Parts: sequence; structure tokens; C-alpha cells
Amino acid sequence: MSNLEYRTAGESHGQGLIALIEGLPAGVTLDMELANREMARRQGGYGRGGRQKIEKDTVNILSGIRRGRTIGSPLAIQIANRDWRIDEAPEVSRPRPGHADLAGSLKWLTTDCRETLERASARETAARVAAGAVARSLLIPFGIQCVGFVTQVGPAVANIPVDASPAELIVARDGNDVYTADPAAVGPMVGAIRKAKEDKDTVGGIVEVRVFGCPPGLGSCARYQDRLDGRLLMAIGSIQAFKGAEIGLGFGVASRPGSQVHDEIDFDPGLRDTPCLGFTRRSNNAGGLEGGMTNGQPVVVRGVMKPISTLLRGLDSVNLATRQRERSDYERSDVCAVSAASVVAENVVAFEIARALVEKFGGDTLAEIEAAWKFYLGAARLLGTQEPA
Ligand code: EPS
Repeated sequence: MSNLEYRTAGESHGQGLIALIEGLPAGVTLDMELANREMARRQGGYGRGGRQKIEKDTVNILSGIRRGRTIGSPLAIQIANRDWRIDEAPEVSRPRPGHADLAGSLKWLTTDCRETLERASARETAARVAAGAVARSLLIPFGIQCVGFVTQVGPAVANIPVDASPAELIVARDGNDVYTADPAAVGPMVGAIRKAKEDKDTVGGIVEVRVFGCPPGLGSCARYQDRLDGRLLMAIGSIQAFKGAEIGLGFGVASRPGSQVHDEIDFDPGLRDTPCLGFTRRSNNAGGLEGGMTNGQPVVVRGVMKPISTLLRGLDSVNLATRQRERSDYERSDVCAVSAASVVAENVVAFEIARALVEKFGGDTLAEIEAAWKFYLGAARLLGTQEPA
């Protein structure tokens, strides 16, 4: 009952995509404007291909709601595909290096890579964004905000202040079509994508998600499955074309001594009513997570996306039907989808935060979660101020 989960189904050129969310408590007012805005943002971003001109992704909720509010039953969400031609779509026999084509064809014993690529396609991320963007309606009453943005495209690197507020990040990010929060990086990022296009090539990059307003104690060190850092790394690392994920300083911790990694602790009674409960940190290298649990600081998670594996210029490959060397197949594709990936990352992270929230404060209704939240924060604020019982 208090286990929030989702699954997806659907192929890139099938009838549509499905997300099935189970475990959302009753009484949550769904912000459909937010959900559909996220769907539209995922379709955008500089460097996207022709498919997004065909589709108009919107969230169609088939079950689990009444008068705009959840009723505790599973939510089935449908996103229709306009470009539905899976049976007519041509066979693909020259696997694209980097795509699922070869591995999947060997796995499912076929020389037609389409049998794999239809599901492996990043079109599936429309369903993941739908699930995350709907579930984050549960975060709204608690003031938890997730903001995703692009920090690197090819060689172009953004410089985004560590102490930027959510509002500052959103305004900066929404002011350009590469979705970076550093206005100075927009030109170089657009330039990197243009150059890749001219070269008939593709380009990857890095995305970051910051989560503001999490109370301490989401996730757990008690069971490895419940560690929130592991879950976030899984959520990010499982996005199509992602090759790495990190939290806080991430791989940067390797080259520094402990004294320059760990975030020293102070206490400021004036901040007792904020998510950190007054326990401030001089840095946030831990990315808001220690021992697999939130510590009251913003959660910071990053992921790296490889360049899209469909190159207009092709790459050397082998025809699966003849075993002769040929150039890889070309399908209509994107030159760069890092901006879209930042939207996917933001929403898969939001889902994991919502899941952890339900686990800690869970109940059948939003009211029960709110009561548990209030009780916990009240008790946490009194910690150390009372005589032991
Ligand atoms: C995508 C739709 C796809 C691709 C892309 C993501 O549409 P189509 O293949 O019909 O052009 O643009 O998928 C890939 C990058 C991939 O490698 O499969 C979408 O809606 O995000």
C-alpha cells in the first residue's frame, strides 16, 4: 500500500506508450499543467530531430483519479504515438555501434534490429517523464522542488553557482533552448550542436538535478535496496544513452583528502524551520546524501549522456544478414538530446524522491502523510533540547 512504483510499456512506433503508477496515496490533486509542461519540455531542446514535429505528447490518465484527485488506485497513463507504423517500418540489418541494435539482435536471435530498437529507443522516456511529472504532484504540498538542467554539451561547460535558488535556476534554464542554467554557456553549447550537425555527427553532455526541500531521513542505511543514493544512481544510469551517474562531488572525491571532501557541520538556530533543521554545512560535496539518507541539504545528482548513436555519416558495421562489412543504418534521429535528457533526469529523480517520501511518511491518504511529516519534523526539531526520558 505504501509502496510507490511505476512501470512502462510501449514501442517507439507502436500505438503509444503506457506508464502504470501504483501506490500514490488518495487525495493528491494532480497538477496536469505541470505534467504536460514537462512532456512538452522533453520534446524540445536545440538539436532534436524531426520526430518531435510529428508528436504532441500529452498525459492521458485512464484510471486512478476522480475529479482531478487520486483515489488510491493505480494510475494508467497513456501517451499516444502519432507516428504509429511499427508493422510497416523497414527492417534494420546494419547495427549502429552504440545502439542496442547488435546486443539485442544477438539476445533475441534475429537479424532485424528493429525488433530491439523499437523498445530500446529513448521514446520510452516520454513514459518515464509522465510517471515522474504526475507523481511530483505529491511533492508539491511538502514544498519539495526538483530542477534539472544541462551543465555540459560536448566541450562547452556551464558554470552554475552551488547556492542558486530553485527560482533562479528555473528562470535561467527556461530562458534558452539548451536548458542550461548558465546564460554564458548557451552560445558555446549551441555552437557544439551546430558543429556536430555540420559534421553529420552527434554530441553528448552532462545533466544535473538539484532537489530542494527534502527533510532529513528519506532513504535508509538499513537495507541496501533502500539507500536513496543507489536508487537515484539507478534512476539516472538507466536513462537511455547514459553512461555514468554521480552524487555531489561524485568522481571528484577521488583526488581530494577527506578534509576537503566532507561537509563540516554547524548549528544555526535561526534555520531550525528549514529542511536542514538548523544543522548547516560549510559545503555540500555529499550532494545531500549520507549513509543513503537525505541530510537536509539539497540533493545533487548528475549523469553523463553519450552522443546519440545514429550518425548521419554512419559508422563501420556488419550486415547481420550477410556478415559483410557495411556502414551502419541511418534512421531519422537527433543530433543532440542532452536538453531533453535533463527533463527526463529531473522527473525520474522526482519519482524516486516521491517514493522515498511515501516510504518514510506513508499512508493511504495524503492527510496521513501530512500528519506523519508534521509529527516527524516536530520531533526532529526538539532533538537534543529535552532531557532524556
Ligand atoms: C524519440 C523519438 C525517436 C528518436 C529518439 C527519441 O523518434 P524516431 O526514431 O521516430 O525519429 O528521435 O530516439 C533515439 C534517440 C534512439 O536512439 O532511438 C523521443 O521521442 O524522444
